[in-house]
Amino acid sequence: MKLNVNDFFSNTERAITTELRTPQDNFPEHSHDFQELIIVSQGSGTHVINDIPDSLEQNHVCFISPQDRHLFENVDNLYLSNILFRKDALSLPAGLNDYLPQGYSDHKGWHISNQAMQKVSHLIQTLDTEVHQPQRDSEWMAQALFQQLIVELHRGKLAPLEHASMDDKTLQVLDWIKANYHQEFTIGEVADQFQLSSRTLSRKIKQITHQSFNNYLHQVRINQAMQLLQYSDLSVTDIAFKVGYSDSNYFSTKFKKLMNKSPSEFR
Ligand code: RM4
Ligand code: NI
Repeated sequence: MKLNVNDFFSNTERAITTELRTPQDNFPEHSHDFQELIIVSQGSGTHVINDIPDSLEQNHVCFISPQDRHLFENVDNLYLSNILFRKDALSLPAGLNDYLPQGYSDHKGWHISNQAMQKVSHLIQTLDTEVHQPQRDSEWMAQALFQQLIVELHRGKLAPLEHASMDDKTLQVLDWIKANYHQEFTIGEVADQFQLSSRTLSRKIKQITHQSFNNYLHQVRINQAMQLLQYSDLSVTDIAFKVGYSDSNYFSTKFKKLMNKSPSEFR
């Protein structure tokens, strides 16, 4: 499925428009002939970009380029804002170009702090009003707001631990898990590292991701495994080890439970 500029932009002179999803429903795989900036404000779900799944939760930000395909599944009260834009039609100060994905983006996405999210939500609301006004003035206002938005998203990246709130620390833990899933660790060890108690961390993870710490970790590992099953020639056993399981039978059981398919069937 391909979504086109004409279906979303009121006319071809507009560079930016918004589609607020409260909630975002499951949505099948598609691409667009415009760029998309996605900002999640609450809930959870799986976002599959170019066949690679990633879990979504509040304060997650990422860009989708016209080369990409993506879909949403397993959504649970997922609220997000789509900022649709045509890069070529934007008049951006040269330096700001670096804040937009260059060519093929890496899709990693990032989390912003709760404090940044408040400013961002406000900008999105104002932007949403401007982009739906017909006047030329509104186009310039929309472009100015878009510039503020991308700077805010950039500098809103999670702050160092000492200054972080409990919510922000939890998001940092989720990012840490996504980077260290191949290691062995307990919730206690992770909680210590982020100066939280195990109880608080477990409660916060549940609140933000709608999953337990263990299930979240399994999900991250299985997501990575899906990537390796599709894009590498490694054996299922090697993949199990690579994503953090010391027992490949256990890996296959978990995989089947989450995906309703064995790793080799999926491959
Ligand atoms: C859909 C979904 C898609 C987006 C369109 C505009 O609900 O969020 O990703 O491209 O809206
Ligand atoms: Ni899309």
